[in-house]
Amino acid sequence: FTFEVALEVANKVGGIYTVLRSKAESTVEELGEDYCMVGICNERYVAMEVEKMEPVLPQMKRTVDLMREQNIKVVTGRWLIEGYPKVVLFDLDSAWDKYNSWSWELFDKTGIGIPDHDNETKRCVLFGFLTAWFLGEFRAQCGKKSVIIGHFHEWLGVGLLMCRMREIDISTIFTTHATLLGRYLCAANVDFYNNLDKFKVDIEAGNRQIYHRYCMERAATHSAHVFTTVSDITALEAQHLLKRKPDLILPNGLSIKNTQCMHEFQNLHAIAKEKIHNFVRGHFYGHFDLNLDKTLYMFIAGRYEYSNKGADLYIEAMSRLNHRLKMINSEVTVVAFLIFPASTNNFNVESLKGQAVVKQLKETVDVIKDDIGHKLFDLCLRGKLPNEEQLLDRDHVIKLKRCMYANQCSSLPPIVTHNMTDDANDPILKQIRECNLFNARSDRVKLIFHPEFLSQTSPLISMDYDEFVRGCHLGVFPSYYEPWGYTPAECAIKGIPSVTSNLSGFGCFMQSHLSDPEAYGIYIIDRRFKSIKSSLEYIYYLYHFCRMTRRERIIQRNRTERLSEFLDWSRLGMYYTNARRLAIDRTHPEFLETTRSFSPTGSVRLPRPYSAPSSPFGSRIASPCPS
Ligand code: G6P
Ligand code: 1S3
Repeated sequence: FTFEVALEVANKVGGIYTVLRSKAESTVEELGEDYCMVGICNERYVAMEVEKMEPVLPQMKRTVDLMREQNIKVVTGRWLIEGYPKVVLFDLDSAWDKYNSWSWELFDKTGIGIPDHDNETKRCVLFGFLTAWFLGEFRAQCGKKSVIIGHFHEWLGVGLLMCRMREIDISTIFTTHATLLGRYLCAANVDFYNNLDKFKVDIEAGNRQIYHRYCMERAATHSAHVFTTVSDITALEAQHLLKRKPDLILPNGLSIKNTQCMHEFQNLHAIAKEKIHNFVRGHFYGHFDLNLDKTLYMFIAGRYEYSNKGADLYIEAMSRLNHRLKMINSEVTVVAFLIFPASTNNFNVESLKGQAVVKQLKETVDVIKDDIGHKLFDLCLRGKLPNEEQLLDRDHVIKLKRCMYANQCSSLPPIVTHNMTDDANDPILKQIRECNLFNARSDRVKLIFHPEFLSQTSPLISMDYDEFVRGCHLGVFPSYYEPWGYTPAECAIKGIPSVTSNLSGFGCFMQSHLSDPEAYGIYIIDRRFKSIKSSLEYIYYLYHFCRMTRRERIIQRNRTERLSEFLDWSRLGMYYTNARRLAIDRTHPEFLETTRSFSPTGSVRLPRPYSAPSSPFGSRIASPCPS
């Protein structure tokens, strides 16, 4: 039996949710009814995403009943996603009366005490003890004939720790998706990667008042039979900060089945781009000086961690790109989006007004167009070729003028689409002010900060994130702290090229598996061995991207899309299989002979793509000359 344990089972918080959700189908295909996910019961998602049903497996039924007898609320059923996996979810609120005795047991067995004010960690303790209780009971119900694997994903790993402390016969795997201390240190802007071996970890954790959390994470790391993480770069971090080198790397995949549309993806790009055009027409009302046929859409998106996600490098690069494009009088305009959820007081009036005014103009033109069409038809039927005045009457002209006057706007098009709660201190807005990028007519790079995740129901950009990505030309993610980073992978499977960094797990993975990542539309910035100033040379990629022809972009999208299969769980799932096998090997090697056949992961390296070069990168010159 395999139990995959995480706070994010049917509970959307961040990246781990994407891992579990997208991987479920391939894991169920492999393990069938022997696979079950364990998480917490968040009513908001459970009501919509979980089909409640009683367990069929007698051992599971008895285990759950025993817990329920002690007033623990346990939801069992199936998660309504691809693969339809079994889930067991605990309602943490039903277990508070046990908190004191459990936190005492934790302290007694591990020496780790939980401060009274830290509610988040207290909830982790509840979840950990409930999981250990469940697995211990299930083990007892199963007898000695089966092997049970507990695969724990990050948050502090209390369940794993308690399984080991109580000596429950479970083969344990611990996967960290980031280290707690690493995240704190990077957010504090320290020179992280050059000092990895020098941090005094206990002192650093203590200074940040996370020592108890750090101890739990480190204890789980060392107690696991198999310790894994998502990328080489996080493996290095774990080795220094958690003091254990991961046994295996488990790269994150995606489920491409639902996203892949074979040859259709180029058409979908054109359709989605048209929707972005519509938004842009409204946003730049009164200042519409862009040739949409020569406009490129670039974007950065993610959780709002200003420097960790590389928003600082993005804005600076856009400012430099603007300068270069102006210098060569380029006809190309870049509209650079920033999509990070921040605290706002709703949309700003200017943004809404722009959309309304342009919509009105479009509707008026459509009515006049129909009118003219009918007149033209009637006149031609009567054998008369109409002149201009016969078609466009006074009434039409007045209506058009009214719309055009409403379309005048003295202020520059807004940078931010919403009213920010703290406009003056917002780091993105502060940097944009410093760079003097205000969407002036002369600017060739225009910035739009959308401080909210995208949604199809928005009155501004009425698209969901996936569709928006399809309509863009380039994703730009120059992250500084990114254990994996799904954003460039999500671009790749849609055929959209992207810029990433060698400090992101995805970037490292691509570097080691593609002999020429750029040829596949994956541009990797060196942020590990270069200063911020030198990293900014990546502006080179952006500049050349602006000089590619449409044909070159189309060819490049075809190549990028070929990476899809490479990123699918049907391929990457075998790294998880490998981890399970290693856990059994270390605990119950006698079971291995009887387990199903196993395919080794091996190391695949994709050669250069064989089609014609998509861009001038192949014959790159040292410093780009104006076209
Ligand atoms: C896709 C469509 C083409 C369209 C092109 C635009 O390939 O199939 O019909 O011309 O996208 O590409 P662009 O890079 O200019 O958005
Ligand atoms: C983490 O989520 P995050 O955005 O906090 O886990 C993700 C899944 O492994 C990973 O993609 C991301 O880089 C990590 O940072």
